[in-house]
Amino acid sequence: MTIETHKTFCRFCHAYCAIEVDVEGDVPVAVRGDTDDPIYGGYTCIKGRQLPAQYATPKRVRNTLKRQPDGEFAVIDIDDAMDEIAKKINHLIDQYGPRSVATYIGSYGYQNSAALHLAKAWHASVGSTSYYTSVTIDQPARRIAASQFGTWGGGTHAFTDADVCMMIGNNPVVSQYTPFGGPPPFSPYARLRAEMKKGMKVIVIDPRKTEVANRATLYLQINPAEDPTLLAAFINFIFKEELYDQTFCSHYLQDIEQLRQLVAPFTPEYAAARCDIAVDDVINAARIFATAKRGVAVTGTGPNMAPRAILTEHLVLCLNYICGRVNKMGERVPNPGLLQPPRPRRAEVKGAQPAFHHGPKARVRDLGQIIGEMPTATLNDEILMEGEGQIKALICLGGNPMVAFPDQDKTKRAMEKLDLLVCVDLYKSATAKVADYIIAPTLSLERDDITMLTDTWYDQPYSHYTRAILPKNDQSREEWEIYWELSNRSGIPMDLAGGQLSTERRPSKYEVLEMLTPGSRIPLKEIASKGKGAIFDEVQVIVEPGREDHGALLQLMPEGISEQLAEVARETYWQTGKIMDAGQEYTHLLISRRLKHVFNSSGQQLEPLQKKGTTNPAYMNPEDLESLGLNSGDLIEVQAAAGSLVGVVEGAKDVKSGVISMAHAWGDIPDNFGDVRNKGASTNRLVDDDRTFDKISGMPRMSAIPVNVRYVPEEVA
Ligand SMILES: Nc1nc2c(c(=O)[nH]1)N[C@H]1C(S)=C(S)[C@@H](COP(=O)(O)OP(=O)(O)OC[C@H]3O[C@@H](n4cnc5c(=O)[nH]c(N)nc54)[C@H](O)[C@@H]3O)O[C@H]1N2
Ligand SMILES: Nc1nc2c(c(=O)[nH]1)N[C@H]1C(S)=C(S)[C@@H](COP(=O)(O)OP(=O)(O)OC[C@H]3O[C@@H](n4cnc5c(=O)[nH]c(N)nc54)[C@H](O)[C@@H]3O)O[C@H]1N2
Ligand code: SF4
Ligand SMILES: [Mo]
Repeated sequence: MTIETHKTFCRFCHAYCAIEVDVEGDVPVAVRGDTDDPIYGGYTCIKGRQLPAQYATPKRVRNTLKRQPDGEFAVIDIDDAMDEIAKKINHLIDQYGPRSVATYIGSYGYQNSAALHLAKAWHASVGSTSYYTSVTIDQPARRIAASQFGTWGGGTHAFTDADVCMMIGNNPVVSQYTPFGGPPPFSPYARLRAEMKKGMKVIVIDPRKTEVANRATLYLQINPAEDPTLLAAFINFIFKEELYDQTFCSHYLQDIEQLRQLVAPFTPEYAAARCDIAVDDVINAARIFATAKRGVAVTGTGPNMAPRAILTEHLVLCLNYICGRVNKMGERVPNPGLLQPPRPRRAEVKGAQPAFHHGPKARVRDLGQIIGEMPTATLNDEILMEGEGQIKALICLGGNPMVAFPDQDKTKRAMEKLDLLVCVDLYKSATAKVADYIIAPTLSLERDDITMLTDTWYDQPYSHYTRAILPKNDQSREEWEIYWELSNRSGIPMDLAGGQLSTERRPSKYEVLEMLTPGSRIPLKEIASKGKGAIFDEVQVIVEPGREDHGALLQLMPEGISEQLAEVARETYWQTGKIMDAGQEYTHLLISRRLKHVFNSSGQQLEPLQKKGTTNPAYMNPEDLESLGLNSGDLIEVQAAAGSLVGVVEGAKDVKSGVISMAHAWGDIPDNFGDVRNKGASTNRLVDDDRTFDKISGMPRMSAIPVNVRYVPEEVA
């Protein structure tokens, strides 16, 4: 059989690398980076190259499965399944109100360019506010902090052309994830090398000497969760040495004096002692950052999973803005985004509009909607708690709550309590195993998509529309299509930016994407006509002068910030060396991380990737192993106030002493642990959601978790 080569982009993760796929008949046989692509230049990673294995694996769900009375799954035709699901959902809405039907969109909802929009549109169409995504257990703090700070109309500095990049608890070389000014999400090594060759200085702040830390100009091996201390010290030093952008500050920043006073106790010496790093490193980092002409400080999941994420994000904004890290009048905005209508970029402040404390309330912990969504850390309780507003049905789209949500035992109780759980999942995941229906998703190579999610992440005006390169399995559905199926069966239309979607005629993906991008800077048709990724050089956006009557200021002291920083200053545990939680003393802090060969729980199923490891090791410093009498490969119990797990310990010199570095989204449903060496263990067994949560985002402490460790003989585990 002949082999045909197609251009497309990889959707195993959100980096969307441009690839070429060799297809034999209808079967993908090889994936290569597309060396023609103007920005990706041929880059791929080990996960993307396994798309043929993902396509071929017998573990893949190829038909809709329905749970039978005996608990086993049986194949059901997709149309019959959707009839049953729609009937049940309509019935629940009639009986208990629209809020009883919820959606949770996990990471693979983001890999389909129409899923989020249609899910949201469907929820709006039926009046259900029970819309949840993984964003609210990821880095909601960044958007919450920005919403109460205000934004700069001209945008902030990009990685390209920056003279300094400070990375605080992110590891883009592994995660390919820095949409907010770090290295663009592709060939991160190459991009880092290229910029460093041009003179960029890179500062990395992380308790683990990560892949990116190994490349850094300056690396600070900070104690977990001490980011607010260190950032406050940077800001204090920059004020003291007058290294800030005084012109910008005097025109656009409010409350600079209050901030100056508040950070005054955070001297370099104090921060160094607390973070367990050298005083000179604190000073040098602050000086390098502030004296560079252009630059960015960016964060990742590390500090966002740790306590006080909003404070950390706020201090990062303060750091960037007091140093004037913005595109000023007359400067070019490197990429204004191509899929939205053009709008002027002005040298003025868009005032703060806190994205919380309005809209619907959760029924627990006095939490409410954030960034237009309900907080995912409350979803379990909304299912478990009886009464008006209780969630009875959940559509789980490309997510795996059983291993990703805080508090695994509670998640299991919640998933099992539902009257209806529909999982749209490629595999019988830990969550799908307890579902009533598992729907086979149309695979990435079988569908049209555009680089919607990353549209504004690129540092150039780039876009890529791909056609489906493989025929679709007629028993599968795209993630967005599930909502169209519901709309079709209820007759309630969905409103999209470009108009109302017909409930009668199934739209093509292209039509849906056109209705999501009306009036876009570059028409969808033009992007699609390229047949590959392209840079649209004609997009030249220059920052215009600010308007005379537009006097909004950036807010350095929004509500709650000064109290939180004062609370940090009062803490003394770092002096005593005692890690306390719920009245108990602990020896280590367990932090989160990502592994190169999997994407959260995805990829753990594929043999070629299993060769890189079938468990999520508990990485610890070899000195810690020695003092605990442990050897690499031993089983250990990791015990926290909220629960415990059994994991496989692994010595790793890059992990700071006193710290355990362990990836999330491994393991199985709690009843079915066993065999941790081949399944891993969920770190969310160590997390509870009602003690350590953030008062705005609801996110509990999911990193920097106090734990004890003990050896477990093989026969006990
Ligand atoms: N303790 C702790 N917990 C965490 C984190 C942490 O760092 N520490 N990180 C948090 C973060 S950042 C996130 S984003 C969440 C992740 O939370 P989730 O997104 O809920 O978890 P994933 O494991 O990514 O789930 C993805 C699911 O999609 C399925 N899938 C794969 N391909 C496809 C496809 O093409 N279509 C469909 N429909 N499904 C597909 C996979 O089989 C898998 O079941 O976890 C959070 N939880
Ligand atoms: N290969 C791969 N890529 C992925 C994923 C994956 O599972 N595998 N997951 C995807 C997802 S869902 C997301 S959200 C992104 C996340 O992307 P990143 O945020 O870049 O994720 P990590 O690689 O875990 O980097 C977080 C870093 O924070 C450090 N850290 C932990 N606690 C602290 C702390 O208290 N302070 C500081 N300063 N650092 C701390 C950890 O040691 C780790 O190096 O990655 C995505 N990309
Ligand atoms: S980084 Fe890897 S998994 Fe992500 S899009 Fe690129 S090739 Fe695919
Ligand atoms: Mo994430």
